[in-house]
Amino acid sequence: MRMPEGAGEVTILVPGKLHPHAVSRIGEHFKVVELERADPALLTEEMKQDIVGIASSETISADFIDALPRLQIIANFGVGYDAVDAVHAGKKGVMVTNTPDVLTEEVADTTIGLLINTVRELPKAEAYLRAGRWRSEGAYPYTRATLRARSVGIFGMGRIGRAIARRVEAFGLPVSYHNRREVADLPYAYFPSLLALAEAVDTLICVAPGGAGTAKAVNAQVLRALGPNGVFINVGRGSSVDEEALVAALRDGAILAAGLDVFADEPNVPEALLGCENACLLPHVASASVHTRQAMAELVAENLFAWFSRGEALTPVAETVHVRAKA
Ligand code: NAP
Ligand code: 8YV
Repeated sequence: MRMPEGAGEVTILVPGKLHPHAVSRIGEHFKVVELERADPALLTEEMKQDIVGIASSETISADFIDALPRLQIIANFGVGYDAVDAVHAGKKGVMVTNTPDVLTEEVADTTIGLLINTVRELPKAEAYLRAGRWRSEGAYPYTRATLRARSVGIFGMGRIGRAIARRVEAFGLPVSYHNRREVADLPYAYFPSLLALAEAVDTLICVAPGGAGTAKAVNAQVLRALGPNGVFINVGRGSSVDEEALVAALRDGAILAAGLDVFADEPNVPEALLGCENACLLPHVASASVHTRQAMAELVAENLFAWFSRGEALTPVAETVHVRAKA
């Protein structure tokens, strides 16, 4: 990378924890300032004057953006950027970038793993073996659920949704989906509402973004529509689900099982969900391999390099595509 004159003056704030590869790559070209969290009250006057970029996987609020008068870019670690007030950033002329594509196949792989674990109870079967119960009690009971004869609906047929759909097709299962807009080049059935999709399938995979547009979209009615053989998988965002309704549906048999990688208030998983035997729970690991997290970290740094060396963002989010670098 060729940096312009004075590029050494560029100060990038890293609030909270960030992947170490991102921090060290950014530090090769810019001054890195670390802060406990993205809280305006923690900013010194010097920080307010110096900071022109943020690299983060934290919540970045409108107040925090407003507290940094020279801020030009927020490079989010993760494709989902619901924790960043991107609308406000766009209004203030601040670019926001995310990390699409580099994690798509990994997240799709994990989703299929979570689906199979949920349906065929593999984590519970392994726990049974390790507890010596195979030897003492005999074979693990047959699973009530199977992937066979299932019909899969995808809520959020974007990059990751499509990668999941390709895998589901390879398992011989029909795929349909719901987005706000139908996707022109897809062979899958489109449903203009989430409820209509849930009524048509027995297995719902949520991989939609979080935020106001999807808040608690997967509610009691949607879950009930899946039916008593229903399986719900969430790798999108926990905010897209009414967790109380999900617990009720799991407890009273409105659906058969759920597999969740994401929760409304991470890392706090509700006790009621922990108590559901028919829920398979993962600690937000869908992209969490060394390989994929390294690629995400690299893309965070590359976005900052591209912005400060030639005024371009590699992967701008929709709300800030109009933002131009200041001359
Ligand atoms: P993407 O390509 O932007 O796809 C998102 C899809 O959701 C789009 O097809 C979009 O279609 C649809 N959508 C957006 N808002 C909607 C709404 N209100 N109602 C219905 N559909 C809506 O994003 P991606 O790369 O596939 O990533 C998707 C999400 O997965 C991320 O935002 C993130 O939350 C989650 N994720 C989770 C993990 C994890 O570790 N668990 C890892 C990566 C990503 P329309 O615009 O037509 O509605
Ligand atoms: C990240 C994710 O691990 O990309 C996303 O949207 O949810 C995960 O891949 C997470 O954002 C890290 O903060």
